[in-house]
Amino acid sequence: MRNYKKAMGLNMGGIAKISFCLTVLLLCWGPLLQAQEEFNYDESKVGAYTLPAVLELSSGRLVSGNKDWKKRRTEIIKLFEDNVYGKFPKKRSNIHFETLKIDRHALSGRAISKQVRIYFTKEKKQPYMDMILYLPAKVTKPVPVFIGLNFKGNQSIDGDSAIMLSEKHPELLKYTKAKEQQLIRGEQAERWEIDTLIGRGFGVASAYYGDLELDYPEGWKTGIRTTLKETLAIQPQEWSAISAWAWGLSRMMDYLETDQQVNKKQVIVTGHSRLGKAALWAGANDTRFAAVISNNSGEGGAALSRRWFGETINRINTNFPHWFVDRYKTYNNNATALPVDQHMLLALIAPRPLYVASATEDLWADPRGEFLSAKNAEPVYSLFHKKGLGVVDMPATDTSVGETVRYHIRTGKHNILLFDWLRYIDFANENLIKIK
Ligand code: GTR
Repeated sequence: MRNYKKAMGLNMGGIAKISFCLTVLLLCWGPLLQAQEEFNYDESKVGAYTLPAVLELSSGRLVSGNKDWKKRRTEIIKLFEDNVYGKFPKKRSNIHFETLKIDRHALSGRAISKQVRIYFTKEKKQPYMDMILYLPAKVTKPVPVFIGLNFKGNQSIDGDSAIMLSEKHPELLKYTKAKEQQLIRGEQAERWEIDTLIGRGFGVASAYYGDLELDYPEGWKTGIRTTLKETLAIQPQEWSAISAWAWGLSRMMDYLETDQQVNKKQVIVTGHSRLGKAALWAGANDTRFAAVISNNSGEGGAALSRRWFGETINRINTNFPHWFVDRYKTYNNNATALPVDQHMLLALIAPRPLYVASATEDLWADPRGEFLSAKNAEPVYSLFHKKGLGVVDMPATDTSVGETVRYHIRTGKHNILLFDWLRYIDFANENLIKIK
């Protein structure tokens, strides 16, 4: 033993020195490493960060006009595909539609509802998604439409008993008795405000995100990433759940383009939380969406990843490994290595109107990070002579700021409520309807 220690150049004093050094190292690095892994709710701990330049081409040249931006835009899309969301298939598959139900006296006669099955292959069988579309009953010309995916099946967005029950929602499938199933109608009606939207002249289209891919790590095995892999010529791991949901939003748009009662130039894609992330990615890829709304979309959505506040890349990848591509996991605790940050996703919406909304109690989504992300997308809007937020600091609670890029932070929890919808209606009216 003695010889061994000697050979290793160690004696008791040496061992003590080494363990002292190790302890010091651990004391210094331990909290730092741990700190990066944990989430942070303390503004004073956020620290400095530098965002990747949205207006600098990979060649190092600065974007000087619209033509250059087109090039940079393509580069940014590719960076998000490779590092964050995976591909957004360009192929539409053999999509076709079947109107299953039309109710001309929906919502006590105030609306018309249409339930349309969107088939993704030539056959009239799975995989498909079911969409519900409400339109104001008394319209003489095509109307603007808000579209967004829902969390719990179409029957959850309103108590309307004409809505077909979701065929896919796992919770719903547990209820076998008709009476039980009726009870869960309108479960998330407070998030949709269909009556208000209809009353203000807008249509609303929604579909269940689980029709595309169920939201759990193995969901891709039964979702469109598997069932459409031949049709779309893409392997399941080349895209992600968020990309699959976003792609579904575009397929809803395909239908809306065919509906004479819809103004296809005024379709606004919206989404809350994880579905806000999907709405942003859909809006970035599909410029048919005339405006994009991110409601409390947070990490991997509107919020800056480099800002260490609220949810982190590590946390989101750990809890939801299926939302992003595998490469995104290489940025766990290393956001600075990411070649993009989320202000670049928001910039991809330009010059179209963009609304980012937060809530005061939704610290997990990092409201300030969402605001700053919108702020840092402004230079791209300026290229198009569009006005952004027009302020440097976050606005007072419950007050919206900005023109083509708009922001508010609502009092309350992580949710989408009447307050938010009323702001979105004003935003759409000011940016899309009245101003041509
Ligand atoms: C949370 C997740 C967030 C957000 C949210 C939601 O658990 O950490 O990124 O997407 O879920 O979708 O409700």
